[in-house]
Amino acid sequence: MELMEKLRHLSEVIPAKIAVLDNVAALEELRVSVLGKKGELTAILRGMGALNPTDRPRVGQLANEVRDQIEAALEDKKTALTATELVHKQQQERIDVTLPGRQIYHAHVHPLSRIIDEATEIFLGLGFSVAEGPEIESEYYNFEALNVPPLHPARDMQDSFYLREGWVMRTQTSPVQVRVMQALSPHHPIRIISPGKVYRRDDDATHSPMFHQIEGLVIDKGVSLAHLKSILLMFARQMFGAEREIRLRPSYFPFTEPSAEVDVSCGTCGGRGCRVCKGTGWVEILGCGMVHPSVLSMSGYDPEVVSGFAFGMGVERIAMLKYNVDDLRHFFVNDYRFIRQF
Ligand code: 2U9
Repeated sequence: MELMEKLRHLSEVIPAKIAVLDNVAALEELRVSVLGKKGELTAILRGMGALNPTDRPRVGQLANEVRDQIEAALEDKKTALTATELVHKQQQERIDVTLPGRQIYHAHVHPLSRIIDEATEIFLGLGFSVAEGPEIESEYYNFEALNVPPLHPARDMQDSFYLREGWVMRTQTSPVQVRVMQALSPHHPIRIISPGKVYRRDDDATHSPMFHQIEGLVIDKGVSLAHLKSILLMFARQMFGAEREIRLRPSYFPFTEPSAEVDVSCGTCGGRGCRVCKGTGWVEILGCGMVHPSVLSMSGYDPEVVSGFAFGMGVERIAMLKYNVDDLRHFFVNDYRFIRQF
C-alpha cells in the first residue's frame, strides 16, 4: 500500500524537520512544501481519486490525521518561534528608561545675523532702503567702477579670489551700490545700505576669507560730510549705546575723497583708556568718505550737480566689539557653546 507508506513517512519526517527549524521564514517554507498547492501532502490528497473505493476511507482517514498532526506541529512551532524572535528583538532594541532625556535646544538667530538685523533696523529708521546683489562679480563692478584701475594694488591676487577671466568673488558690497547707481542715474537720489557676504584672501584671528559687510550710500543734491557724520553718530549710539561719541580720522580709499576712518568711544572704559582700546579711549568701527567724483560720473551722476557719501563696516568687527569676542573664527565654527551665548 504505497500511499499509506508515504503518509506514515511524512508523519515522521515532517515533525522532525519542524522540531529543528529556528526561524519563522524557514517554517513557512516547509509548510508550503508540504501543504501548499504543489506540496507533498496536497499531491497525495489529490491522488486519492485514483484509489479503489475499498481502500479510500482508510487512506483518507490517515491522510486527514497526518495533515492535522502536521498543521498542529507547524502552529505550535510558529507560536514558539514568534515569541523567541520577539524576545531577541527586544534585547537588541532595549530602551533604558532610566537614561536622562535628550535636551532639545531652541534654535535662534546667529550673532552675525543679529548684528545685520539690528543695523538694518537702525538704517531703515534713518530712511535707508536695503539693496542686495550677486556674490560673483565682474571685475568691472567690483573694481573698475569704484575707481580701482587694473594695476591698482587692491586687485592683488593676495586680496581677491579670482574666478575665470574677468570675474571675482566680490571683495566688498560696493558693486551692489554701483548697480543701483546705474539703474537710477542721472537724477534719482539714493539712500541705500547693502549687507552681505564678501570674500578676500585673508585668514587669521581678525580676518576670514569670507566675512560680512554693511555698506551705505547716499547721493543727492547738497549732501555733505556733516550729513555723513551725523548719520554715523546716530548709528553708533543706537548700535553701541546712547552715551557714545564718534571721531573721524583722515584715511584713504580709492572710491572716496576725502576719506576717513571712524572710531567710537570705548564702551569698556568710557574713553579714559583701557586694554580694549589700547589706552586710546577709541575703537575703530568703520570707514567712510565722500563718493569720489569719478565714481559718480562713471555710473551716470554729474559730480557738478550731486554729491554723495559712503561708508562700509565689517559685521564681524562690530559683533566682536559689541559682544567682546576675541577671535572672529568663533563665528564660523558654530560650536553651540559659543553660539548659544547671544
Ligand atoms: C560706492 C562708493 C563708495 C564704501 C566704503 C569703506 C569706506 C570702508 C571697509 C570697512 C571694513 C571694508 O569690511 S572692511 O574691511 N570699508 O572702509 N567702504 S567707504 O564706499 C563706497 C561704496 C559704494 C558706489
